[in-house]
Amino acid sequence: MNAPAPLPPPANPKLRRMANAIRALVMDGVEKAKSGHPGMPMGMADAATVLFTQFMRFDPKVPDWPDRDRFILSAGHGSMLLYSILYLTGYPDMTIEELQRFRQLGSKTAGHPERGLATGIEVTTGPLGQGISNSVGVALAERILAAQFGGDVVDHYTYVIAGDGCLMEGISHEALGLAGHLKLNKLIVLWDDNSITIDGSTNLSVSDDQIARFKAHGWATQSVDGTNHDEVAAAIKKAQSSDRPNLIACKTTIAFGAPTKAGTHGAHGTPLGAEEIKGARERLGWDSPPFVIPDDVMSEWRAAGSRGAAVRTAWEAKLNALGAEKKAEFLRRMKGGVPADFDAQIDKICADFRAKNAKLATRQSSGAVLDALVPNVPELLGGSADLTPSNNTKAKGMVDVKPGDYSGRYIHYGIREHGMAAAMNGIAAHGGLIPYGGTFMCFTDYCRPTIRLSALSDLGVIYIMTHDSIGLGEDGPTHQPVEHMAALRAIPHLMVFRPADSIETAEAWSLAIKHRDTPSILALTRQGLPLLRTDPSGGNKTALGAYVLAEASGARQVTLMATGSEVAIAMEARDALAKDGIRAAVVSMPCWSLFEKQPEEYRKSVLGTAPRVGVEAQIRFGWDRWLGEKSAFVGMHGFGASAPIEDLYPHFGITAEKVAEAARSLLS
Ligand SMILES: Cc1ncc(C[n+]2csc(CCOP(=O)(O)OP(=O)(O)O)c2C)c(N)n1
Repeated sequence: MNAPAPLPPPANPKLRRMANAIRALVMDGVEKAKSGHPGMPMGMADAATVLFTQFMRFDPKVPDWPDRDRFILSAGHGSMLLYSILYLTGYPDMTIEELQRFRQLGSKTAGHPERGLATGIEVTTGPLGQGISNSVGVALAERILAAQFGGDVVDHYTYVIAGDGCLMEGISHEALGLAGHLKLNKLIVLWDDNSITIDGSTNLSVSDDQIARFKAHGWATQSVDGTNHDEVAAAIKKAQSSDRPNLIACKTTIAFGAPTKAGTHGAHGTPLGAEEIKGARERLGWDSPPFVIPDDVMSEWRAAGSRGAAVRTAWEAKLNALGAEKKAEFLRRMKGGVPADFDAQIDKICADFRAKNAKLATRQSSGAVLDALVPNVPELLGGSADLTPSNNTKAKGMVDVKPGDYSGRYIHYGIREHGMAAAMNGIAAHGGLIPYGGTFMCFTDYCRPTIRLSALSDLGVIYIMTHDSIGLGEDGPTHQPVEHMAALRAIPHLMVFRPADSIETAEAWSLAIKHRDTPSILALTRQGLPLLRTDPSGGNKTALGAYVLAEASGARQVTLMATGSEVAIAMEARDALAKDGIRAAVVSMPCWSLFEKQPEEYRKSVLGTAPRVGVEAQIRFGWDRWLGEKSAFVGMHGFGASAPIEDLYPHFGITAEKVAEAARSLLS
């Protein structure tokens, strides 16, 4: 085989050598782990070096400095790029030992960047398309907080590295459209335009004109040689003063420097191997042993890492200039604590519901909760994927966020459920705001991958999912969730609430807002429901996950367990059974995962030992966890149907009579 052509001389030899430090660490880390993706980081090392040494404002010593620039590695498979840079710039928790433990159990250097494992990882990436879509929320949060606290204390950029895969994913369409519409001009995306994916050349599967596409979405675009430091620097500089979000297409070669694998899909996701690494070291002029960075290069990198300290200190002076009260509020918001009188506000909302004692759909109750909370909890940032009047997500007086005007607190996400959810993850990850957003419960499927990431990365996003069962009626089975409660309950670390009345709705809101590290789903009805929790004693019972709403009068013979709209049906069944002298208790179960966390004693006392009937207008999947041997389930057994609600519940046999019948048959 012919010897590979020598590499062309670099635009900036010093920056090339710094970039080669990344390349060496990437090759060595992947090789040692015998697993990982060396290609992308080696291709983008020059552009990333320019970004981190000349533009990014960050301080490794204070990694959570609120006004830091945000960096999102949307091409999360290239995680070693980020880990190497965090090490080189001096993040104390990213040691050389961590790089040597790449992809090992318990390391900070997981296969893909995981938020919370190491400082400097802003969002969890790996599922392609998510990072770039999160970045829209991050950049939007920056603009909104700047409008609220002033451009002196909130003034940072959001930078992204995304690959071909991120741009091919459908979610990117929603994200790009939203960013372009909102004119998020401080968002700067570097596209690793290397024309390679796993299967081979991008020619195999895509002919999109990405530049034209981004332009059509209202973005500013530039194209550069991604290995030319001067071109990359000039493009970023220009992008910084753009009036639109920015794409910088960086033409690169995957596994730049590798003698035989550069430019091939063979370098995407497998270790290069000892021979290839040796050849790459020679071509790159890198003669240090594995994991060793020469002093001169290290000191350049550490100098780049220290650059931000002065900017941060200057920023602290600006924060002080806000005055004590506003400063404290800013810090409270960034830390994520609720306002001091929050519990009192919830108590008042519940007292009002009880005083009115109205029949309300839980989506209406949720709207009323928001009317009361939004003026007092300034971090709430609402929105809906074009179902605002149905989701009741826009509180009275809420002003729209508009292109170029970020003083509002309500976002019309458009018909972009997945993009909305990903933006909300970004907003939550940015800090300072609590995003909530609505759509129909059935369309949780349209944003499920992102809900999963909210949970995986501890982001307290609040999903308002209305029209939660056949109770929505005429729209029919395409819109009627039946398996969705089960599917959502299956996601770990996600609180799925299905409140039974106004009080449980307010309680669920309280919990969702207070749990800043856990996402919540509020599954809400279209149809009106009676107020069941008339007794104000006992505190927030939804926090228990399940509780006895109505005890049997005398020793329990049967326990009726229900959620949401079916709790009222269970209560009716209890009355019917009482007429026959059967003593039934009703257990409301608004949040299974919270109930699972209660002490065994408590759970036993709620569940009792009597036979059980589960009632939920969903499929049975999951219910056997609670039902026990002598039990029955009244719910859905397949898809719903298009008809008025009055016809649907009897048609599917979800009625008080059927519940009472099921209870009687257990006792006979
Ligand atoms: C949603 C999703 N689908 C599939 C994958 C698996 N995957 C990881 S990287 C990759 C190819 C990405 O190509 P590109 O963005 O061009 O990265 P490069 O080959 O340049 O490293 C695929 C399909 C994934 N991580 N996420």
